[in-house]
Amino acid sequence: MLMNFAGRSLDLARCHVMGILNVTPDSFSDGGRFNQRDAALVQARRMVNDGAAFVDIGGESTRPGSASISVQEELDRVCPVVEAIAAELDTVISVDTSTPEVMTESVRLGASFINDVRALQRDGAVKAAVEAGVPVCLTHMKGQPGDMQVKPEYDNVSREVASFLMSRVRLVEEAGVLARHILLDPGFGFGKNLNHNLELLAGLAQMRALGYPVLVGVSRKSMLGEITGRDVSERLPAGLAAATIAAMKGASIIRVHDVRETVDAVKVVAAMEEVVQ
Ligand code: YH5
Repeated sequence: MLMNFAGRSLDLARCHVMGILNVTPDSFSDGGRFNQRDAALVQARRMVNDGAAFVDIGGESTRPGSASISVQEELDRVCPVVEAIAAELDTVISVDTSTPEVMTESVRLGASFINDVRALQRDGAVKAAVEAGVPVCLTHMKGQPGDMQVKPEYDNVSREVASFLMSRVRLVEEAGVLARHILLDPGFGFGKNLNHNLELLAGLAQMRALGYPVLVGVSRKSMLGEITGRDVSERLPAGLAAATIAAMKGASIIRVHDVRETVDAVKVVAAMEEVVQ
């Protein structure tokens, strides 16, 4: 099951690790555009060295309650980093954005994966993705980052998430996104309480059975804090357990902050699955 990322082919029958690279002002507190770009490049080098197949660059914080930023601000944060990484590193550059202008410009500068937590619902996003011609991840989110964690409710969370994602799949395929360029993501923490998140994790194999590779992002998220009682800085062991479960249930990409450790966890799952029983 090969997927082509602008010339780089990856077998999504195996599980790969995507490293998270935040380029929000609070992620590099000393500020300054050059500082930011260099700090991001240092972090990206380390992630690729640690075995990340993807580096996911995001300029807009989508954490619960976070404020939105202008298109120009997002372009100014993301583009220099995409350009610097594309010039130096052998990796698939993913851009974590919902903004059509950022999709278009990032792909022009060397990104080859669009990771949109709003599933291309912003005006112009479907067209930008079609014209970019690269793989896209469609993620489920109930509500908006500002209000999504205020009492989210579902009749059947797995069914509702699958039905939302498949309606987006139909729409984007109709518009010209290739079926072989689509990944799905249940959107852990995006308008879900702990029970919803756990049901989705338990049902991940059914999501995979929809016929599209699955991406999972649980790294450091509050569901891990709720389960363990740990602060965000102490959630790595819980994150590795969640990543292991996701890999065993057929996830193709695990999006994480801690690349080195997650690559090892995924290797254990892959080694077990290579044994012919
Ligand atoms: C995702 O799940 N998530 S940004 C709150 C946290 C920690 C981390 C401490 N982009 C996803 O990572 N893209 C984000 O609390 C994503 N899937 C995909 N495809 C949120 C994030 C985070 C939020």
